Parts: sequence; C-alpha cells; structure tokens
Amino acid sequence: MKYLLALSLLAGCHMAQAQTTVLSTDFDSSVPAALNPGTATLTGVQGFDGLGSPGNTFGGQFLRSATGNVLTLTLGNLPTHDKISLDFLFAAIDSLDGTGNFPSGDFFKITLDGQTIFRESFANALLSQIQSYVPPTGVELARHVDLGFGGPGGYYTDSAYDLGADPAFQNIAHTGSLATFTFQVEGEGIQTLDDESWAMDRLRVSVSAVPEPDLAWLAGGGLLAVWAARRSRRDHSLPKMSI
Ligand SMILES: [Ca+2]
Ligand SMILES: [Ca+2]
Ligand SMILES: [Ca+2]
Repeated sequence: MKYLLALSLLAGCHMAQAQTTVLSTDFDSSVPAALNPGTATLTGVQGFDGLGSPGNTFGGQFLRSATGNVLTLTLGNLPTHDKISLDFLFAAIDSLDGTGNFPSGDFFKITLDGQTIFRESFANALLSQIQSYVPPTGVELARHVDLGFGGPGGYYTDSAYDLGADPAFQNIAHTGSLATFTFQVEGEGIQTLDDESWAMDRLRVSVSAVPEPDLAWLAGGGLLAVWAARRSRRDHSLPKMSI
C-alpha cells in the first residue's frame, strides 16, 4: 500500500498541464463553420493592418459587423476541461457613441452559455463621450485615430483593442462539452453600418485540460526511479527487477 501511495504522489508531481486550442482563425480566407456571423462579412482590415503584438496582429481580412447583429460561436465535443479562454482583436469602427441616450448606448456584449461575461460601452466619435470600458495595460492598440471605413476625421475615428490580453477573457470557469458564445454591440444607440460598426480578427478559443497523471512518465523512468530508490535503501520487500 505504501508503495502504491508513493507512486500516486510521484505521479501527482508529473501531472500534464495542457492548454488545448479548440478554434483558431485569422479570417483571411473564410468564416469557421462553428461561427454563425449573421450579417457580418469578411472585409479588408484597412488601417488596422499591423496593429497588435508580434504574431497576433490585424491583417488581411477581419469579420466586420453592424451594430445590433449577433455573431454566435458554437463549440461542441470539447475535451474535458475546467476553464475556457477567449482571445481576439477587437476593432471599434467609426462613430460608436459610448454610454448615454441615442445615438449613445453602444455596448459590446459577450455571453457564454447565456450568461453575460462582458458588457462595456465603446466611444469613438467625440472626446466628451463616455466609454465604460477601461482597458487593462497592454489591451489598447489605438484610440481615436483614423483607421479607415468612415471618415477620415469628423465623428469617424476608430480604436483597436487586444481583448484577449484582458484577464476577463482568460481562464473562465467552464466544464461543459458544449460552449456557446455570442458577440453583439447592442443598446439604444445602435445605428447603420456606414455610421458605426465593429470587427474581430485573430479569434482563438482554448480550454485548459483537467490534469491527468503522466502515464508515459510512470511507464518509463519514473517507475524505475521509484524501484531504484527503494532498493538503495535496502528495502528487500520489493521484488527483484531484471533490466
Ligand atoms: Ca485577418
Ligand atoms: Ca473610421
Ligand atoms: Ca451609436
């Protein structure tokens, strides 16, 4: 029994901590089948090109949506996990108007399995407008600059964020084999595509696997190490092992 206990403890020290990517797309050629875009379309990124961190930048095309439209991402057959993480670049395009009364009231809302995990307003049009979202360090890529689409200038400046760098989207408690995310800019301020819109690029979803014993380690050197340690202590209760 003590022998089995020692093996269990040692195996516990060799748990495999795995982060498994279950969806990854740069939107440059297609919309993944798991993502229902509603009326959103693949569109060239214009001035957003290159914004981001090395290996995670806007480029090629992104998925651009009108406010009011809902994107639904449905992921099934997920491996056993206890956390889920979401990474994507968010383009706040043209005159989103922040918190307030029409034309303000533009909230980016994300749900997971029907629960709201993010709801913040974004404001691009006037410096006096109220944006509820306060990006953590490293999230804001551009603010109130002309990056294309409507404009230049006037109410139509743009902003960009690496929302995956916001801890709010990392290691969200989740265990089900099915995960459904929705993405929408909603509120009383929504207007037409030529006035305000948003887009996502570099979308990635990953889950953290529940640690399992490293069976390969047990079957290899680990088991031999346990046997050798016990033999060195002259524990002759162990069977002799021929190598
Ligand atoms: Ca892209
Ligand atoms: Ca613009
Ligand atoms: Ca608006």
